[in-house]
Amino acid sequence: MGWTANDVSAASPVVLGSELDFVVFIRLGNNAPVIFQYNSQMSFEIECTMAKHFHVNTPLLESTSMSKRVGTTVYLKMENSQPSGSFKIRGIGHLCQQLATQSKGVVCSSGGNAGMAAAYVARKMGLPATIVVPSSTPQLVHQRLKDQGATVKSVGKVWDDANAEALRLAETEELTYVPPFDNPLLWQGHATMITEVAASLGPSGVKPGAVLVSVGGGGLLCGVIQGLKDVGWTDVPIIAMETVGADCLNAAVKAGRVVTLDDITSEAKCLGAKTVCKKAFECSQRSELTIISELVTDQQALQAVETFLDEERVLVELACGASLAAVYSGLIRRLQDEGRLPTVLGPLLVIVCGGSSIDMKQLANLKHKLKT
Ligand code: PLV
Repeated sequence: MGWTANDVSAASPVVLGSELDFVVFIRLGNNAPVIFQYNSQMSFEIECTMAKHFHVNTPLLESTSMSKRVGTTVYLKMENSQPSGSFKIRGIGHLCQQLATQSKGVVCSSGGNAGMAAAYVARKMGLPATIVVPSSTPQLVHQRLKDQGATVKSVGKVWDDANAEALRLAETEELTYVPPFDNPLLWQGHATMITEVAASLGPSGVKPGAVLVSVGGGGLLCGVIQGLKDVGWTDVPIIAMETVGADCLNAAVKAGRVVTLDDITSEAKCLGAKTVCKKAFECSQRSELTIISELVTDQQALQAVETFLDEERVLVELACGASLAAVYSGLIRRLQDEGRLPTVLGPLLVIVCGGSSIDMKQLANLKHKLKT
């Protein structure tokens, strides 16, 4: 083709695909950029920075006001600052890189945030995305999904209904199905948040005393479990938070088997899976890791969202408020009093899972609905 090393080194690459097959724009002198499809057959090598993943390494912040409340250092893993607005991009980015590179497109069922991650990743991979949400997903999320270039379908009342439609579309339209929480590839992707925490805290010999997570279908929980195993922190207990009315893990723990809730009555719709994934339940039953399943009310979760906004200047959705409420409502103190957490507790790691189902108008709606 007559390209020289100098031409190539002058390239400004834009990566659109996977490691072995991607597109770069190469500018030669002042000429218009040439669009160039690279694959492993090419006879020369191009040095360019490849996007290894779609998520970012999020900040780990110390919260003085939360630390004061619980009497130990509180670290916030700020997953709200991911490009899609929540931790979901870690797992979904990883899953799409493994399963969707040759795909015609992806279809994802979601309460909102898994869909945001799938839409973002699909756009970066140059793939069409269809996101199936239940009718409870607010319009603001529909708009945010469309802004990511996705086609949005509203089907059924709760996520389980939307999921049945997504599975049907995957089959009939030959699309790659992106599950929101039940797949080992998702857990592997989510586990990276713990690896990052270990890289930040580990060198100073600091280990969390407990990790606080929200549970919907249990994907985040499985990812955190995997991450703790990866870094050798298996003695760190996990506090798994749900809201009353979106409590599929807590119901399963109480029943001693996986159960399906009749309905989702909580306003934390992104925690609204009727059945927890089998793996999350199984982990909660094993003695290898301590998982403490706890509930807060929607009112407590909302109060936590407001306090977090006031004190940390960050707006998150109700699903995330469920975890934050464990700090603000005094639950951590209660667990210590009950002897379920040590009295002298190491640093508390809070996964600030984030979420896009929130803006000032939605916050006002929730306040009105929940009369807080
Ligand atoms: N949300 C999923 C499942 O919804 C979704 O489709 O977006 N925090 C936030 C902000 C979330 O959006 C979710 C899940 C969770 C926590 C819980 O994660 P999970 O489902 O992996 O336990 C029905």
